[in-house]
Amino acid sequence: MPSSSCIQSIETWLVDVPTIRPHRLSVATMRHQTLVLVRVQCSEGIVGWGEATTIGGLDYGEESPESIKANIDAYIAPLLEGQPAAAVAQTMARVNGQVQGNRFAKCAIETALYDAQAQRLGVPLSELFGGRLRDSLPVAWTLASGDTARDIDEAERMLDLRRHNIFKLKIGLRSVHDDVAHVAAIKAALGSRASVRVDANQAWSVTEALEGMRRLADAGVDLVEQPIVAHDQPGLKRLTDANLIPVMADEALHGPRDAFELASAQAADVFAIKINQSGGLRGAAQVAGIAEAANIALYGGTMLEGAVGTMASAQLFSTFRELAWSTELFGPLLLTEEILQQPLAYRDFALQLPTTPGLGIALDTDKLARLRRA
Ligand code: MUC
Ligand code: MG
Repeated sequence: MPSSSCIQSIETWLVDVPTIRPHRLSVATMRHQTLVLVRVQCSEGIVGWGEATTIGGLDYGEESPESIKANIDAYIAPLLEGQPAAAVAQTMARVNGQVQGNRFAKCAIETALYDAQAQRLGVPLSELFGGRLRDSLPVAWTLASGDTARDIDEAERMLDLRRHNIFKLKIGLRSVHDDVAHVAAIKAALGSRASVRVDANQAWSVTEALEGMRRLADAGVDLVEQPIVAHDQPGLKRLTDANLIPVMADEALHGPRDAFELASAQAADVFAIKINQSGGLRGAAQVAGIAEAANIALYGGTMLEGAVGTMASAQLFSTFRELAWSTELFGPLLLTEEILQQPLAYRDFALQLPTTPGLGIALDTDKLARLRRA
């Protein structure tokens, strides 16, 4: 029987949580993360949660936590209130028809609607996207303290804990020579016990990237992520064609249209799929479909979301036919505060997926009430 539930109210919360250590990217040094949480209350009592989290205010993307909240409150929430709660695609079509851009805000809203709908149907969220093909997802850890010895210690600890054996190193703040020396020292210390990859977050020129990639390949690095500026697709293709190390598109990939262009141009070997960058779960699923059709490998990316965005991503990524480069869904582990009643389960180098309906998580709302911005 079709549900007669309607969307009653939408709340957006900004939640500031310190990181466990400074997290240094070429575009920002993070000392805290601001989670933008969306709570959708439906008339039959079901509550859906979504998240729209970015990195370093406006340093990384063109939406800030504050703009996401303001645009949901002023423009998106009024389009949702009173709509049939189960009609997720219709509601999102309404939003997309009247709101330009705002991919992150749309992702949070869509996630909350799908979480509520999956709870209504009594199935995990992954079942709304074709069903899961795996019950756990390998998770990389990002080494970004900026200090070589500290990064090696951190990696050794993660290996001992059996939490991560894939490490992504943030580079691009130093010269190519110094960055390569830093990465090579870490790879030499870890050897075949770990996969080492780098993310320059657009910091290099094409010439620097060609030089850096040649040296990184010699050091045993497996993958280079977004070495050059996002809009330079011919440049990315040059790097891919150079065939030195597999090249992954990250900031160049803002959803299905970019995926189609990158795939048509054969400008990347791997796509970092992110639900926020793709404008939501359906957009991210479309990116995966384009990648699959073009024989481009997949990596489950993160915008360093907290537990809600991380689990939404995990539910979707579990449905991808292949995930050759694993995932980096470690966002909650970078934060000092637990916002779930039961933390996400990370063990045996992987994030374990819950089997309970919806996202399969329960938020600690007392904790959130204390942490949320007034
Ligand atoms: C990025 O560019 O990939 C993902 C992991 C991390 O440390 O930063 C993010 C963003
Ligand atoms: Mg990246």
